[in-house]
Amino acid sequence: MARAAEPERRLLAVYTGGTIGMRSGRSGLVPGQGLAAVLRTLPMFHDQDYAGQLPEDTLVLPPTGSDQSVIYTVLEWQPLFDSSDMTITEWVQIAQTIERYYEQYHGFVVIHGTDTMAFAASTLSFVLENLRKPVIFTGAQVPIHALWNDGRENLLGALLMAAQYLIPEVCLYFQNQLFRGNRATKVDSRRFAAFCSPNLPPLATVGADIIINQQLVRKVRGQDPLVVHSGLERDVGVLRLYPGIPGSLVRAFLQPPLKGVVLETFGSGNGPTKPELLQELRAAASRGLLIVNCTHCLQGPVTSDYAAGVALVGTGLVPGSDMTSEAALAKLAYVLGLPGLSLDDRKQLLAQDLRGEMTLPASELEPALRGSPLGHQVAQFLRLSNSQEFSAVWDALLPGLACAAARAGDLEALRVLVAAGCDLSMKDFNGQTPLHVAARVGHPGAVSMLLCRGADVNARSEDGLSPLLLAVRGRHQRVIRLLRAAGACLSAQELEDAGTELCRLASRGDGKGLRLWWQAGADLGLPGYDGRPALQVAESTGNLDVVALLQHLEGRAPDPEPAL
Ligand code: ASN
Repeated sequence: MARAAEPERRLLAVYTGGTIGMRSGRSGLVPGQGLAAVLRTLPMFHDQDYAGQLPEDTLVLPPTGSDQSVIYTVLEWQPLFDSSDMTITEWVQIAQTIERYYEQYHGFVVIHGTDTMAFAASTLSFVLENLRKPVIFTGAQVPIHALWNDGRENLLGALLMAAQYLIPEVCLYFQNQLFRGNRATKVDSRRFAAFCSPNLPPLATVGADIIINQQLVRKVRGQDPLVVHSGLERDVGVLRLYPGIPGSLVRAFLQPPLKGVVLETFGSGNGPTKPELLQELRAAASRGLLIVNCTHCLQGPVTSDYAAGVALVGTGLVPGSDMTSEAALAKLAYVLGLPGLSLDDRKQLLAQDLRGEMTLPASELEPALRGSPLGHQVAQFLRLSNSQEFSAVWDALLPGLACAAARAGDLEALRVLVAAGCDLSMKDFNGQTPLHVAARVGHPGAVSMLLCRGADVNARSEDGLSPLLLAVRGRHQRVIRLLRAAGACLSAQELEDAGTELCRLASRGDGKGLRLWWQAGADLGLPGYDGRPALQVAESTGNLDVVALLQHLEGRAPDPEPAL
């Protein structure tokens, strides 16, 4: 999770209700309006001196100590909700609001009641595909205007996390911990530490220092734009097994219009094996009802260790690994809402890790990795037991592996790495992208393949060098042509230093070297360190061939290259 660099960070805080802004009504706490006005009176939420001409609903946090100003707009819902009344409909509305304002803000905080916050965060994690900005849910156990409350810390923490870090995920921030939204669950109705993430450590923990669990934060892959999946299936439900549950009750629950159900089973995915119950499950599954097997237990996955679990799986259940019921329900609504898929397609999607919501055993890693012998060897060698560990190691290794493949000109290895999700803009420990390496060594095949797969032709290495300059220095004419055809240019800095290099080549009579610079787009009339251009140097050393070449090339451009 990188830190945000911009001097001004703009956030949208969507206030949907919840205890954080509640007031006492006739029959108990009810959502309270005017949260922005309350925050304006609290110095920790608003710096009046800085505020200037900002509108009523827009506030500025006091200086954060990082020279970054955090400006946030509170968008208050009408009506506000106790989250016990919220459904998929309201959560899709939150997603659509984020979509509407996506380009205007650096991040989003969703102020929400705690009772259904884990359902909401799970739902948004599936609805928002290709998310590149933070979406952080928060709320409170005690209203923010009470003297002793948790709302202030929670909201301030969520705003700071969303402003200062590049977190491309839907998260839930509570009591100094940032959880992945679809891993969190509410575990306490009174204590301030109301949430936990039983099967995934927090993404960040906030104390005197902010400790980021870097390898757990999801990585942005590719350039695809945000997609909001609004068409969720509403007819989904949760059924908790209990000892002695009658088959007739299960039958009644599984009737149409229900299309998907999360079955909360005992222990590692077990249930009663009485034939009547198994028959009801089998009948529902064969009607096309999707049933996901999740455990009652707070921690650990469903497995197939027991005959009592295998009997359930035999009825057509999809194993839910270590998903929370909230995440499983949201995933069902999402997968059933996707148009044009067969029942088997949907079952396959349910069993896959789509948004970091489940831990897959190492034997069920992403298909591209599973298929790659290299992936298997790495997992075995390092004794990686689950997909989280594997992803962390894989992400650390990929840039180095891609650069090694580029150096060797190994197109097949490059193809496998790209298919496995390798980000071609990542640099190896030498600070170079795979394209730099292929250009430096001079592998036209690797260069054109990397360019075709979207590698940035003008990427800069840690030393500020372009692949084109490395190709010129390596004297790789064919690579220079390919890079130029893809739009490569020498940077101003590289051209500034080029004059002296041109004079050196002229004094040595190196016509071929001069021609390479010309092909790379350099002006051969650039002066060297003493102000003389290469032509004067060639004349003074009496190198007539070079003089003739420079006169011939002067003012001419190389033939345009055919585009890749
Ligand atoms: N009932 C409240 C809600 O979910 C509980 C809370 O926010 N602490 O809106």
